[in-house]
Amino acid sequence: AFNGTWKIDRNDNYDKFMEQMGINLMKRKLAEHDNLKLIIEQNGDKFTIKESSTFRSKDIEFTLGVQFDYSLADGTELTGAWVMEGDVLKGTFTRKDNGKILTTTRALVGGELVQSYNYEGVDAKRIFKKA
Ligand code: MYR
Repeated sequence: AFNGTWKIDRNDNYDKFMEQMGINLMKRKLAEHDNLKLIIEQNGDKFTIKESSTFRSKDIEFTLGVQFDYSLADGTELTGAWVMEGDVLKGTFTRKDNGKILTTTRALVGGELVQSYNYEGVDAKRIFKKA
């Protein structure tokens, strides 16, 4: 159900979230308009995601319930895993630099892909439309 090409349409509170993550104003301004595109392919428990944005292109592979490493465009390293709960993907990731937890979900809502983020009390959403 998550399969397909998803293009960022809008953000909700993403600037505040990035600020909480410690990202400076200039990078936040660029990240707010990063043209993020995700090509998601699920085969059973395995996901392949091709991520592309104005910052970079990156291929990610993970298996549900299995820990993997992921780095943000600014080099911040995370480790964690996605699990499926009902129709919702739930991710729990730990920052390697400070041990703090970032949680995220992906859900299909009215034909859109809604990704939510939480870090240290601040919530944000990024909403994607199918290309
Ligand atoms: C993936 O499934 O796309 C790879 C793993 C994603 C891990 C969580 C990503 C959090 C991204 C937060 C953006 C933060 C910008 C400050």
